[in-house]
Amino acid sequence: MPAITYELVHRDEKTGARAGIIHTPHGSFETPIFMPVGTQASVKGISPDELKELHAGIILSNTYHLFLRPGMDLVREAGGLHKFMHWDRGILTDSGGFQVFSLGPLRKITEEGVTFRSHIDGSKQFLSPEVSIAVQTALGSDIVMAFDECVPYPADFEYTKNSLARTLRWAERCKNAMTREDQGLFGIVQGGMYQELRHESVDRLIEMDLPGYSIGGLSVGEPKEMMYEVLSYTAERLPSNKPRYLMGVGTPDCLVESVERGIDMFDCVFPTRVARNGMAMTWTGRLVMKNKAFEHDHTVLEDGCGCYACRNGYTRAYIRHLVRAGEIFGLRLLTLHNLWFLQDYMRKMRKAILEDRFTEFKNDFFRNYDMRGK
Ligand code: PRF
Ligand code: ZN
Repeated sequence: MPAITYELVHRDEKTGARAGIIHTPHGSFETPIFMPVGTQASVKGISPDELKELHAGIILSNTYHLFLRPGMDLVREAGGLHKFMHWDRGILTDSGGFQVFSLGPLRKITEEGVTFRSHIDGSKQFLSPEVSIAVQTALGSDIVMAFDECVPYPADFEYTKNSLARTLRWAERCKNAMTREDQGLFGIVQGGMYQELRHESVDRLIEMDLPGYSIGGLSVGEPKEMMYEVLSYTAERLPSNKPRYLMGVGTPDCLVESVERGIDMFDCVFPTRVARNGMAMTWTGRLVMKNKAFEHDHTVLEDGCGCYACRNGYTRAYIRHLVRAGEIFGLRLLTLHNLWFLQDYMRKMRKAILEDRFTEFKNDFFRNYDMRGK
């Protein structure tokens, strides 16, 4: 049995939306799913027990950050990332490619790999498909991501074509470097905004027969309509018996549009980052907690919400006060609320898929949701 398997439970009648279950060596979880981000082996401000209260089945961590600090030897010595951070459910690790490429002029790409300067101490470092897999092997994540280049937007056809060819060679090298039975390697579809290259990327990755496929190189500054178009023709070409993961996407509107196009897995810093910027996510849109409108608002963030903050009656007025006073507890309450909101949102989407009413769900969502925030 492969380490990671996908069970298709139901496909919505009228759209590409699917409900499934993904099995990992650290338990199973239902899809579509949103994975909270724990870049440096911690979901900022939240304990593993609190993540379990949110019913999180898998979190995302990062090769680039853990490679630089504390280093793979230390995590291996601790018994792997699960033990190190005290989390016994699923872990997916991104390969480091994306983070290295975000460093801009600090890096140099060759066929062998990427040389870059650490954002921590400026030291010279090197990541390649083999190094990335060696680090992810030491971390012991359940889902390992291939080392790729996320092509910036915009990028011309020639550049994108050459980059994709190299990313595909890197994917082969990643596959050859895998040694553990209890980990599954996901390929990453690239190819910029070019249909021909996206198709080429999907076809070559399918030939590699990996346990899952992700779509990278989207949400990199292109217009949303363009992202949805690329997503449509990419996702529909992927095999229906494997999980599909859209990397780095996680605003409520993008989530529902992407699930409609057949995506199962997501990650994004959005809910945790906006929480730390004093914002609450709700079914009617974002609330900016510093706003004067909430000064005397003694209601909870969202009526009927089951999160720790709302369940226990913490009010908007109180959270506004905490945020204005710079109290960490305020940001923690908002993080717990936002992560709960997204888990709840994905659960409701799944229920709608199972009941063949995904389109109604989506229309209801957009009718109630104010895209501008308050
Ligand atoms: N590649 C990898 N990680 C990613 C991306 C990618 O293209 C993106 C793009 N949205 C986010 N995270 N390896
Ligand atoms: Zn809440």
